[in-house]
Amino acid sequence: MVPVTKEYGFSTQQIHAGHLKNSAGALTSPIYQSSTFVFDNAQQGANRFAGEEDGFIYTRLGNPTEQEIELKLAALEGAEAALFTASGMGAISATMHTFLQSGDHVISSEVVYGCTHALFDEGLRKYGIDFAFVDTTKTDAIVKNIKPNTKMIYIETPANPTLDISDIQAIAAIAHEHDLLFVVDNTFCTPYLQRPIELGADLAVYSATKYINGHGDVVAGAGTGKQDMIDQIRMVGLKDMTGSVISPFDAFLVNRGMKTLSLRMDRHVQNAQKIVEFLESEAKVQQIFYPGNPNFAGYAVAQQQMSQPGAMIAFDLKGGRAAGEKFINSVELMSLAVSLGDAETLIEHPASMTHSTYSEADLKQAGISQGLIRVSAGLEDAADLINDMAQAFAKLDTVIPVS
Ligand code: 3LM
Repeated sequence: MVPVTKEYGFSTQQIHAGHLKNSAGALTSPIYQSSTFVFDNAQQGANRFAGEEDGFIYTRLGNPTEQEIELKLAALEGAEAALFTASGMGAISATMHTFLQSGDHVISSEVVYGCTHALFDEGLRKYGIDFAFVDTTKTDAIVKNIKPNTKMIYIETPANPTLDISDIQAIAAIAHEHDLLFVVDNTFCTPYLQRPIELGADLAVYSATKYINGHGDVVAGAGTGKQDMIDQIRMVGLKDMTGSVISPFDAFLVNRGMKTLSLRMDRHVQNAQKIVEFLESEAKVQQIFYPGNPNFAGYAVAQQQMSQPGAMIAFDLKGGRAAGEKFINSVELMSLAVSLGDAETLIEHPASMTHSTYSEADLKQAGISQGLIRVSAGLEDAADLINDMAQAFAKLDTVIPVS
């Protein structure tokens, strides 16, 4: 393996960290498209199963193509270890299944990705795990909800889709004072913009489908943290409980994607900032949700814990849902699609799409309005994106405002 140390910068590490030498000397690592690995003899097989000897056994337990991206992500995060899964939901499920049991209580951000909310509120409740969904941007709301059986604090920051910012360092202090596991979904940032582990979280989880892979051609997930916790997730939540293993081919694509993470993120953020500037000048916009806006509620904390404000934007139009629908039907260059972090700019309607798992009451509590539109700024020329939005705004003139 190329010796990559902390002295190398992020962009050097995203290319070189984790690279494993191969017998042919190929610069680009081969795809180990193999489900199983051959032992030299019975003793070696037994030793590997007993954890007394390093080496691969079976791809659900680990694979060299997967190992390479795990070493890379751990290096980028400044974490001891990482693991990849078949999806972001796979990483979150494997984490919850590993550390929680019936009778436990979890405090979660009230604004989280829709399927995360469904996993917690419907899926895990079936197994006797209780959840309090609270506004984690307010640390006193967290403290108030701690019970004797609370085991974990789970947050998304920035949260999907309202971009709510929760203070990672402050929550880490609360979690550790009360001996609670602290998990942060860092999907919207990646380690290039925010490092939850360095800020005190125990685990960071990711939908690697998004910026980490970055090309819209893979569904994958990841987790980072201390070696013993990642080992537990691998051997319990991943191997035995969810089986949510990433395929070697997808791991290869993620490796290719990660080599340009910093370049892509810089451009995503630049484009987002230009889009936000444009939205600010547009009279039909009611409210903009963007962590880089000085008048955004989470601005100060975002400045403190994120190196850049990210490339996810949400906004409400003055005409509410009717205007929003007309707007997303009118864009021509932007793609009307869920997901985020792709080269293409994506636009969607959270209440009816990514967060349709929320009940009306939960949407209200979380502040996800019917008129909210979410944009994932892509890598196109900003001027083209702005022109596209301008022509879509022009078409709104024909909308009759809802009373
Ligand atoms: C979306 N989000 O469009 P996968 N954590 C966060 C996420 O945003 C997501 C996951 C976890 C979207 C997916 S909606 C049907 C498409 C913050 C996914 C889950 O399992 O890799 O999709 O990650 O907001």
